[in-house]
Amino acid sequence: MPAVLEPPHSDPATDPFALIAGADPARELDVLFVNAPLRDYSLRPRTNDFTLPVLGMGYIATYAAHRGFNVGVLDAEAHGLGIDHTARLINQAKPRWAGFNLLAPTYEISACLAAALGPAIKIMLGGHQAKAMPTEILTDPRMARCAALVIGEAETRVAELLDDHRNRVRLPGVMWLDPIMHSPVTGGTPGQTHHLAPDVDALPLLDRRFLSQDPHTENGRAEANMVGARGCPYNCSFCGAAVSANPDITIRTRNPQGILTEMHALRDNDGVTAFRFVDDLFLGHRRVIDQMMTAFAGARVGQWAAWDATGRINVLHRASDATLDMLARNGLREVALGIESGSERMLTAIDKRISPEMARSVVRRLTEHGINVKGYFILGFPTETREEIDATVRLVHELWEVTDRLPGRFRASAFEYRPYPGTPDWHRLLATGRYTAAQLLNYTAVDLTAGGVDSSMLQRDEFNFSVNLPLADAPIDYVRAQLVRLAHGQHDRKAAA
Ligand code: B12
Ligand code: SF4
Repeated sequence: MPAVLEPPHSDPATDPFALIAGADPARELDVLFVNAPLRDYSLRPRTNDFTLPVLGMGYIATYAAHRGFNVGVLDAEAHGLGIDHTARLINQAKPRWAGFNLLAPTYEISACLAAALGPAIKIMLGGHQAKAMPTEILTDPRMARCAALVIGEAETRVAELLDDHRNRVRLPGVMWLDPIMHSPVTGGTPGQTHHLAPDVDALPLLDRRFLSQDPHTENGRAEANMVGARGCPYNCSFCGAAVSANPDITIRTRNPQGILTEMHALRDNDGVTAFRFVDDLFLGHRRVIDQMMTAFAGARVGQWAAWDATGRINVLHRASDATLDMLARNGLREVALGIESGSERMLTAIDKRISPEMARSVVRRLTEHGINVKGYFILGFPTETREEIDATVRLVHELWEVTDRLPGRFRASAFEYRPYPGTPDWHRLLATGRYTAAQLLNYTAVDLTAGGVDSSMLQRDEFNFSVNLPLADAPIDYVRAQLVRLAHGQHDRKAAA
């Protein structure tokens, strides 16, 4: 069972700092980073009790705290807060700045929060949606008090802004609305480009006091989430991390010794023995796998730790049995793979650079080596037919059955397709002339829990949202019926295990 959030040290009804992680309530708060909830939980409570931590905000907070600023993080998603409650907490905490991590589906809620803040609070914005639609955001009247919109990785630029917001003039990739012309302006003077790609080995180790649920306990074991690399070289058409949507990013992998230092510190200070690398491609590059595994073997990680990571099917397809043995020996517990579809046509259309056959082979070989696999699937891609969705459902069943007899387990996690600004799909969908940006951004929560009754859908309820457009050829009800079928199948298998 996932851990329930730690009980707050003081009463959340009277003390805004009870739910704010990492801040010193005795000092003026320089910045409060706010992760907006995915929906207004005062209307329908959150049913999941665990969410992955906001590592990006944690990194910025850690860096700013090292520079002497008083920083807090309010993870309204993890705490399942409503919009009014979140706004009240921010106003009560009276930070100099409030910082929002804008993701496309949480933009509307972040904008409502920004509009509800007291006039003395300056607003800074970052995250994928800020990068994809900066002009629209800066001209949104609810964001009128935004003093800085930061494109990309923000550790060093946020600290400069906290020092003095006028520093924005010399910082690259920082935007604001010119008060006279009412048009967006971008800062940046020569010699400042280092801010765009901070040296990931020089950053201070992530300070987990800024994360409300990390480390957390799962099945009696302390676990922590980590970032091993930044950036992704692939261009999957649906993905916000796709290379074409992130021209500012330089792909960087952390030095294995730095990763080991962080793992050892978490073990020694918090008793952590399980790790999850959330970054796009920890096992996505042959050279990175070799370097990491040589370092892990030298530090005998396999003897005390288990770890999960994301991987890429085309890369693991080329990995030898010796490499898979080495990964298993070094403690690899589960690989998360974007399999996405069982249809060749869809895989080509989304530029996934894999085939169903490669997915079958990689899942079989990993599970033969005792490594579990979590497969991510998407149903309802633009133009996807019923038959293509059926091929995905069949592939999931096949993988369940094939791996039943093998030492590793396979589990499937399926989502309804939704478009994200900046991605290759976004541009294609707009180019059809059939949809407006406003329609493609109209994410609405979809209750697939049958009014809270269906326990197999409760754990991922917050991820069920849709733009409710007929993007696929298959009807949307068919897409959702298959999603529920797969979730039930996975839930029943877990219950039977
Ligand atoms: C781990 C992860 C999660 C975790 C943690 C989310 C979180 N809020 O951090 C979980 C599982 C909870 C999650 C949930 C969701 N995620 Co998610 N997630 C990721 C993933 C795989 C890695 C993010 C990460 O930790 N990166 C490492 C850190 C170091 O980078 P970072 O987070 O980008 O942070 C840096 C900058 O963005 C910036 N920054 C971040 N916050 C702020 C705030 C301010 C004020 C400033 C100035 C700068 C700034 O500085 C940071 C440090 O350099 C990314 C893929 C990706 N590569 O980004 C998707 C991704 C960000 N997620 C995405 C989405 C859509 C979501 C969801 C809305 C649901 C979904 N999956 O469809 C929910 C949102 C819930 C919520 N409000 O938290 C999309 C965003 C697309 C878009 N255009 O909006 C991505 C790109 C994946 C995708 N589906 O395409 N996610
Ligand atoms: S789905 Fe994975 S491999 Fe594809 S672009 Fe996104 S992060 Fe990269």
